[in-house]
Amino acid sequence: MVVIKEVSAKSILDSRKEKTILISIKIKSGKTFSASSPSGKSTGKYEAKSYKKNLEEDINTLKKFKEYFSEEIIEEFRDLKRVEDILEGHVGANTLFAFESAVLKAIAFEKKKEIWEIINPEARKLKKFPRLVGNCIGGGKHSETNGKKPDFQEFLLIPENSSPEKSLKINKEAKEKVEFILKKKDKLFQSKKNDENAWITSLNEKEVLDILSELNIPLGVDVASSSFYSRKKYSYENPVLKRNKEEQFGYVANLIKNYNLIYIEDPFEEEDFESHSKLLKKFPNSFIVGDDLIVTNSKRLQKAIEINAINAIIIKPNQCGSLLEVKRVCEMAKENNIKMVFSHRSGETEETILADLAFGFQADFLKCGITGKEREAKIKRLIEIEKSLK
Ligand code: 2PG
Ligand code: MG
Repeated sequence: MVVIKEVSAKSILDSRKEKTILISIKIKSGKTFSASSPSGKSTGKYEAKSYKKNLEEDINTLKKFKEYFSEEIIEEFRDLKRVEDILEGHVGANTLFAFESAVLKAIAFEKKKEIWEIINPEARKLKKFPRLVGNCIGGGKHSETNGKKPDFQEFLLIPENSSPEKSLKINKEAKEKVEFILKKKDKLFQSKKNDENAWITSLNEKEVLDILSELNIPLGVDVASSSFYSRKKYSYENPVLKRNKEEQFGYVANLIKNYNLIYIEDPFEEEDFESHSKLLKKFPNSFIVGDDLIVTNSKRLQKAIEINAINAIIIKPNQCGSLLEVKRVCEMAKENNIKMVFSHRSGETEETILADLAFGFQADFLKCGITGKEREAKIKRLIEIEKSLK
C-alpha cells in the first residue's frame, strides 16, 4: 500500500544539457522513489504541453498540492486515477509522467514486484520482447550543423532478432562499421554524434541509405516530416528543393521500394492522415508509423484507425503525461492490430522506466538509440528483464 507523505521536485539536466523535471516521493514506510521525464525537439503540434506554464511553476504547484496525496491509498496501476484527479489541469505532461512513474516504482517496491508486473503480470508468461529500433545516422532537427545534412531525422537499424541483448550487439557493431564507411564516403565526416548519439553526416537520404543497405540489417527511417513542412510544401535542403504532397509521396514510395524499408515514421505532416493511408495501401508489408501524427493520444489514434492511416504507432508517455492514457492507446492499438513502438525522446535522462513500460505493455518495438549512457540505460534494463525471465 502506497501513501505519499512527501513530494519534492527539482530541475536536472538532460542529455542535451537542457532542464527537465525530477520528482521524488516519500511514502509512509519511509522509502523515497524518484523519476524524471525526457523532452522532445521535433515535438508534435498536438502533444500535451510539457509544463503548465514552465518547469519552475510546476515545481511550485507540486509543493502546494503535496498534502492532498497523503489522503489517498494507492495499490494498483489503475489507482493512478487518484493522482490524475488531483494533478490534471494543474501541471504539464512531463510533470505528470515523472510523478506517475515514481508512484509506479513505489507500488512495485511495496508489492515486492517488478514495475512491469504492476502494469501487466501476464507479461511474465507472454515473454515477448520488443524488437530494438536503433538510430544509426541522424539529420534534420536532431543534427545541428552549419553545413549539409540529411533532411530526414533518423536512419534506423531494426535487427530481426527477438533477443534485446543480441540485437544491441548487432546494432553496436553495425554503428562502428558505419563510422568506418562514413570516413571514406563523406569527406566532411568528423565522427561527431547528434542529440541521440547517431552519426552526423553531410550526405543526403539516398547516400545514407546506400551505405546502410550494405549492412544486411532491416532498415527504417523517421522522416519527422512536420519539422520541415511549411506553406504546403516539404522544404528540403540537401539538395535544396520543395516537394508538394504528391511529390513527397512519390519520393517516400521510391525509397521504400529501392531500399526495402520496413519502417517509415511520420512520412507526411501531422495533419495529413490521408497520405499515410494511401502509403499503407501501397506498402501493406512495411510499418507506417505515426508519431507526430498521433502524439500518444487515443482520439487521434481513433481517427487514424477510421481511415486505416497507420499500422504502427509511436508511444512516448510524456507526449500525453498520463499512463492511463498510454494504457488506453495500447489497448486500442492491440485491438486494431497496430504495432506499438515505445520510444525515447531526443533529450533523455538515465531514467529506465521506459523499458518496464515497453515490456509490461508487450510492445512490438523499442526505439531508444544504440549508444550513449541515457539510451543504453534503458536497453540494459530491458536486457536485465530478459535475463531475469530465462
Ligand atoms: C522522434 C523523437 C525521438 P523528439 O521524433 O521520434 O527519436 O524525437 O523526441 O525530438 O521528438
Ligand atoms: Mg518521430
